Amino acid sequence: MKVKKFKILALIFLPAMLILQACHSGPPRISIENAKAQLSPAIYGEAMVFMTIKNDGGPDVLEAASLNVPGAQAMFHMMKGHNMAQVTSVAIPGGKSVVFKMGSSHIMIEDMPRGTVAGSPFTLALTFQKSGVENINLKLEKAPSEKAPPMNMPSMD
Ligand SMILES: [Cu+2]
Repeated sequence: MKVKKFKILALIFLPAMLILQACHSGPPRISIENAKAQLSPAIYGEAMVFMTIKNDGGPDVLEAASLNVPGAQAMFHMMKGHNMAQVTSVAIPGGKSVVFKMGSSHIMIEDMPRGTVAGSPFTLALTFQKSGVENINLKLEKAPSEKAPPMNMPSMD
């Protein structure tokens, strides 16, 4: 009698547990949405990249960003509470989205060569710990004309 009861419970709960685990553990399932690159309104040779990194699988870590523009480098500027901080990696939790957006966390591009103008195409390569490299083809957009809200970038000293 007791054994039978346990079996019935197991039949009900095991599939439910498997479904839950399938969502937030195991291999990550990363997809990139709404990616765009915008030239800095203030500083020559700088741009910010915004996107949503969607993860329908288990956790991953964004470990590096690079681009195919000579001399240019990409880094992560993340909001920590009310402050912007430069970080070396970004956790991508399982079953969640990480949003890089205007006025908040973003991917910062610096040291683009002279002559880099709106319309210039480039490829941003994001390296994930588990998912490997995702290449995103982007085109630089003009800096927003309206006054953007002030953003305090981390100091570089
Ligand atoms: Cu920045």
